[in-house]
Amino acid sequence: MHFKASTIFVTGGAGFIGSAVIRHLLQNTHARVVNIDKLTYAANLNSLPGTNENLNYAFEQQCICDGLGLRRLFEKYQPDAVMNLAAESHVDRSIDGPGEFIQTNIVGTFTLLQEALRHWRSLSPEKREQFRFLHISTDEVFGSLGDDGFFTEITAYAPNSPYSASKASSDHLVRAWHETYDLPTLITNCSNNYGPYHFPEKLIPHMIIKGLAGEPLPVYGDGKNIRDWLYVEDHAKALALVLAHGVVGETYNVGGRNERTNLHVVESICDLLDHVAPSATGARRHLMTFVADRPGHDRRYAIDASKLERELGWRAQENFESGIEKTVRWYVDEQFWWRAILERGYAAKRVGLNQ
Ligand code: TDX
Repeated sequence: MHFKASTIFVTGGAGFIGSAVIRHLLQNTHARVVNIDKLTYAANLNSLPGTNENLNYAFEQQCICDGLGLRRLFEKYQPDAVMNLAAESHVDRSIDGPGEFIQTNIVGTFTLLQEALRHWRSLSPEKREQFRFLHISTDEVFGSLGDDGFFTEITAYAPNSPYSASKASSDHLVRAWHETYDLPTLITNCSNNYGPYHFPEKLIPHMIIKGLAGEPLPVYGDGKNIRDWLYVEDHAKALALVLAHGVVGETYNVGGRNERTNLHVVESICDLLDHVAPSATGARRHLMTFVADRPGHDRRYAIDASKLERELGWRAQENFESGIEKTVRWYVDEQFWWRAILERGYAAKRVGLNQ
């Protein structure tokens, strides 16, 4: 995967997964990357160290709901591919304020598709053949699993939160733009990502930062909900692989085969913190506190990634134990990154109780 002489648009490139994709492309390929990001609360250009000096990188502050702004960028850069990672992503926030999710995730994807289609139609036949639009989505579109089974690429969609419903909607739009207009699209649906540069509203960074501060660790409900954890750098590699070798019109599930209960995740973080940054007040597990459950809380997610493994040769390199240790150490070592977010006013307060 060289992407030599290719220009790739990465929308949401200042976000958690988008920034991992950009770091991966710049470090491991010859792609020219244009980061298109609105810079919302969760965006952070500090997640892209060293890019200012990189001649293969450009940044454009741009909302994907603004068609004319996007058109200007398509004309300016003439991209060979678009990777759409711009999204509102936090389930709890979508419960209190679904409007932003409808706008960015649905209207934004629609607008980006329209401008990509306009650009694609202007290309030479050879360039059209090579062009790709890769839409990055989530396993939450499939709803919740019981004790058994896995989500595959043919599992029916059954989203339960405003967030997952907005992502499901955007997936359908992407599929339709391929079926109706022949735009060369692909879709990936991933399980829960974790790793460095994760905004602290999400379970893992939230617990690490609270644990370091000696504050209560809020476990929703009984803590027995299961998530399938995927190290973000493994995900970034999968996305580059799908972009280079995926079959147009197909969807690919990306998952780490690392199902863990939330209780197990939080206990692991407590134990690692006790080891890496011991506290004078004792073991962190005592900070775990059961709090009111999330409304509509999905019980279990688990991805069957065998299509991606079989057809494109992808394998996750990290398991949960290796990935969570790297992640905890990163948050302990790189406190400047997340302390700046707290100083900007992020309060780490509970949201999404539908009250
Ligand atoms: O403080 C908390 N306590 C807690 O028990 C938080 C923030 C979460 N939780 C629970 C809720 C979930 O069962 O932990 C689990 C993970 O929660 P989140 O980090 O909010 O992730 P989730 O709701 O599973 O969704 C994530 O994975 C799929 C991402 O946020 C989505 O963007 C992605 O699509």
